[in-house]
Amino acid sequence: MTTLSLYAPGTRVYLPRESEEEGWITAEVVTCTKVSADALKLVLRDESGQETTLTGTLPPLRNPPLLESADDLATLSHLNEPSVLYAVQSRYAQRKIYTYSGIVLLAVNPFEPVPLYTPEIVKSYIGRNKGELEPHLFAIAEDAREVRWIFLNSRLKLTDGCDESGAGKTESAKLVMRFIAAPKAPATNADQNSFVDGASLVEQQIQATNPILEAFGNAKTTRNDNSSRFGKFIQLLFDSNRQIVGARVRTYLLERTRISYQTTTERNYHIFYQLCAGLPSKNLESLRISADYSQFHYLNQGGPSSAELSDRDKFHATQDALNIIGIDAGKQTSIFQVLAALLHLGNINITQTRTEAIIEDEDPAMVQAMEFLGVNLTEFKRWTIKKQITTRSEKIATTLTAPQAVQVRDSISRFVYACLFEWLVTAINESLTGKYGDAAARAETHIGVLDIYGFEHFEKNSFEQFCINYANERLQHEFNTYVFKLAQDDYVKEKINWTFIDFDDNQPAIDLMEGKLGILSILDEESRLPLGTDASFLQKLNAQLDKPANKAVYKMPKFANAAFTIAHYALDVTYQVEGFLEKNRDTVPEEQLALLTASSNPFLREVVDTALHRVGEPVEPPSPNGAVSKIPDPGRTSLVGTTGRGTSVKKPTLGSIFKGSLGTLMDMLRTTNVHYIRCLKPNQHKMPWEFHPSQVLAQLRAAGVLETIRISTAGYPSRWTFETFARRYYILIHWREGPPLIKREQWKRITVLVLQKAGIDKSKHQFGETKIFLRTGVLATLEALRSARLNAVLFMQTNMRRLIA
Ligand code: AOV
Ligand code: MG
Repeated sequence: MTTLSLYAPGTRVYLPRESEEEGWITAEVVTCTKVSADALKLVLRDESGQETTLTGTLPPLRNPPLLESADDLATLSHLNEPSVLYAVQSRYAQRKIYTYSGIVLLAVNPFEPVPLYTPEIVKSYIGRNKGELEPHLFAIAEDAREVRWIFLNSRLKLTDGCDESGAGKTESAKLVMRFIAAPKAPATNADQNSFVDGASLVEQQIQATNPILEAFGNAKTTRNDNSSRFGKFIQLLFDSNRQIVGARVRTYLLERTRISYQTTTERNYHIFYQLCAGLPSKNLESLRISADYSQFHYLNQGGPSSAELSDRDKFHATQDALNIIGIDAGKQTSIFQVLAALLHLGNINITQTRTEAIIEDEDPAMVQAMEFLGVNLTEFKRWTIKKQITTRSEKIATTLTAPQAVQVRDSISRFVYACLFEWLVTAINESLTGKYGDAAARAETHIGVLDIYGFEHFEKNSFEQFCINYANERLQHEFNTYVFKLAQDDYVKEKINWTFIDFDDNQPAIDLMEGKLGILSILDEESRLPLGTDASFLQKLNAQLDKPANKAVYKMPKFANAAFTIAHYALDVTYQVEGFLEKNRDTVPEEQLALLTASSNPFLREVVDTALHRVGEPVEPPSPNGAVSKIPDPGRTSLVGTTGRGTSVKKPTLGSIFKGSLGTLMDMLRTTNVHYIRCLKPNQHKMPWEFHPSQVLAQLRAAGVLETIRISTAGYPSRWTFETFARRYYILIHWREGPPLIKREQWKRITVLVLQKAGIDKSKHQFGETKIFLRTGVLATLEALRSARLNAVLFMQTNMRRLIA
């Protein structure tokens, strides 16, 4: 078609409003004239009847009505931003929150319970191919299950977040887990953590991981009332009969500062409020806490609970879940005691004389905290207000200021809480894989679900946001590589005809963060220097990174002091350096650590030991019968940092631990085929069914949705070696003319015959050197033909048998 006829009168187009950020309005071409060899003059009439003249620029074309709200964006005949946005928006307006976008599922948060997860709906998706029914999480989950025998290496599902916090990743991950682990016992409501009768113990235990990890690892933030403050990777393990036999949980970098500090609009971890609201008064009394949590410094800095969060109900759900996992009432009491101890710890009154910190000997909060922690009060007090310095000849204790002593106190709370979280994860894994990883050893296949904190951008961004955004940057890169690079590299290798599609490579930002001379390594170097400060860290950053080569990714902000800016794939984020060093070092003074490990509270000792000994340990303790898991494991991930100041041992910093664990995770992702679910947040106010086009557009752009679609339509998403293909589909060829004249080894020849027989158009496939490349949809056709053929054969055999009988 010529451009002139593309814009014939009556053609529907999109016109940008003031700017593209504001979205588009629809318009129709009134007249179209050629003004020069390569320019058209268009007169357009928009929705409101207003006419606009465009000369030279061509507006994006609107799709025919039939396609406008297509359930797969890859089927749009005009692929442009307004069309994609319009499709997602109009589907959302019809309460359709899911849309396929090539290989990705887009999920727009409804912000209210939707009737999409009923047992009937679950049932309807079981055994169905993607594309047969409305787009749905369950279709993707089903695909991941079935895909094990369609795509040989496909076992992994990924719920990933380039999206913003509160987009729906965690809810989606839970629904996917439910569907895969217990299709007979589905959720009726996305927000429910209930257990349905009829689920097996393993299934129940898998569901029980969610309320526990959410109680201890989620908190209210400004963006999301139930924000995940850790990354989570769950592997659901299946035996050779495709029965679920267990699961394995790996967690990533729990945010720690939250224990001792929250802004006025956020909260501490849910479990503290649940405890205060849910524990019977008798038990509260014995823990010396009360339902009125405002008496605790660690809880009264933050905002109140929102109406949606019923802390008391959630507490009971947490308790039920702990029971299911096998953490009995006695252990639960011990957990609650440690939590109460932390609350008391936060209330220890630290004041200052002219120069040094002091704590009253009888400080009631300290007395209480030490009683619960089983730690010697005098020693604790000494090493909170003093620090030990080791010189060549002797050890000298010097005094600390009150703010420094508060630092020490808070570092202990954060450390103990992080240990408790680790201990819980270990306990969960013991019950889900068997003490010696027996279930893991029996497992033949797995489906992984990754739910990691979303990209974060607050008014003030610190080390936590840096780590979270770093993780998202790596995930985005994995996604890019998976969708774009690998696909295209293969085309080149296999020498098929192909025009390259550009994509936004975010490698420069990753290099900036984790490269040899990047931010993390500069941070580590500075963290190890006894005299290193946040300011000296920033100085080194600027000296090292503020260079023309980094211009696109690293900036020194004009209006912010003590900060640096990274141009992330999603957007620019400015990080305040204050606290970076302390958070990266994450130190508990050695003397305090010694007190904790020598605690007279056996549970606390167990908790601290478990967390400390996880460093560098094998993944599962060796099984007595020597069984080894076949399932790749991303390994120990969220290690707890330990020792104190000035020790000679090079203790890993939080940043380097995080970098290492992300690396292992990415290596693992690379060995599998991944399904992506992109969660989108339609508005910032968590309002049901409110759709802000500009915000969604920004997320679609950041996620590279348009490029993804372009590549899935232009490309060949399915690629099989001739052999695999021939082995699966040779039965489509009817060997009517007697035994085939081709040899078994002539896989390519068989592939040709299969495609001919199935009537697959030449435009739908290409032959590479060793592989056949198929466009979207071809596989579905072949599968349908194959099932029909198999049924026919079966039918024939049965009837033959009858005839003979
Ligand atoms: P996130 O995991 O993506 O944010 P969540 O999964 O916690 O976001 O979702 C935020 C809130 O959106 C939930 O608490 C629900 O109220 C609502 N929601 C999400 N998905 C659904 C759904 N399918 N149906 C009904 N409501 C839903 V973060 O962890 O903050 O990055 O860090
Ligand atoms: Mg989450």
